[in-house]
Amino acid sequence: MVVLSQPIVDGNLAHIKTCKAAANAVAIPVVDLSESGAKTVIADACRDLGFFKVINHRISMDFLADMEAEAMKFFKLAPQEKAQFGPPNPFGYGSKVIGPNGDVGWVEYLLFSTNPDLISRNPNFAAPGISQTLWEMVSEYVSAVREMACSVLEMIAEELEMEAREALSRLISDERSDSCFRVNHYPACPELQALSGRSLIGFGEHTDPQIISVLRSNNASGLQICDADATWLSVPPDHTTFFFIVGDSLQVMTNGRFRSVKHRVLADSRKSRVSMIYFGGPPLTEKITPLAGVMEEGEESLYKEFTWCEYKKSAYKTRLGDNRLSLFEKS
Ligand code: GA4
Repeated sequence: MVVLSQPIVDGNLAHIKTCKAAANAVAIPVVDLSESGAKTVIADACRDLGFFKVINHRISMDFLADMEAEAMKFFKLAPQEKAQFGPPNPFGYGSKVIGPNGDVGWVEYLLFSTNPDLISRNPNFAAPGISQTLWEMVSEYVSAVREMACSVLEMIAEELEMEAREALSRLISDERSDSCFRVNHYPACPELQALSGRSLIGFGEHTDPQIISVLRSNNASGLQICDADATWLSVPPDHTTFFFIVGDSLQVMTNGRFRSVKHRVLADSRKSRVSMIYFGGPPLTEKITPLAGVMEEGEESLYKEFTWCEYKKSAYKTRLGDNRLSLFEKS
């Protein structure tokens, strides 16, 4: 990825990185939640790519479309109105700036804590402006997606023969679970056509620090994942499905058997993209360490011991694209 030395087109796009546009489209492993073999497909996909998509999830398409429309009502507000809900600390409304350390992208977003009392934990959102309907939808969406993520984590625990089926799912169903939820809006960027063959970064490459992330988007392309050979692959959009992303914590809990997958989003010149991501994280005090049952006899952990709180603190000192886990690898 290269930073253009000259501002591109106008001040709006200055400072945002570009990258080569080309990436191979790839067939993403498909998990049919209604099939008995689902757990094997999930575990294989987590080892190979750290990424798969789920069909037959039983979440209503109408609800998803309504929620997307409600979120878009917010993003269509005037910039000064949206700014009342920012800057993100880390929760709240953000525009272009991602995290506290200088990362920027062609994106605006809402970041929520999903802890039971949504409003008190999101002080930026306490002012009127985010509709009651959106609040209720976020709450309903997060419950439904968390339930789906729990079933997937239970299938993983069974497939890896962990001693308890709930060994992973209990971490995100716990009421102290430190999970969050993000709605990203990548506006279409017509100026992009002047970039002749290069793409504008919407959300820069990174891995997710949590256990598992569940992403749903409209039918706009832009999401790319990086495979084990460091090749960027374009993920064909599918608004009817949910994409699952293995996070750093699950990589550690499986002692490196599952891959925390690097991913990024590129902006498009014509179509705007809306995505919603649930990041399933453990309680702050939870030790992130390889789980018994996963390890072979005599196998040692590849990582130093740390709690989720320590990992999160360290993550917030990094830049988006940094390898956050390398700080916790045993030398
Ligand atoms: C990446 C995954 C989630 O979007 C997120 C991001 C967080 C933020 O936007 O506040 C971080 C990023 C994410 C990892 C490194 C730090 C923290 C921005 C950043 C530069 C909400 C998360 O949990 O970690």
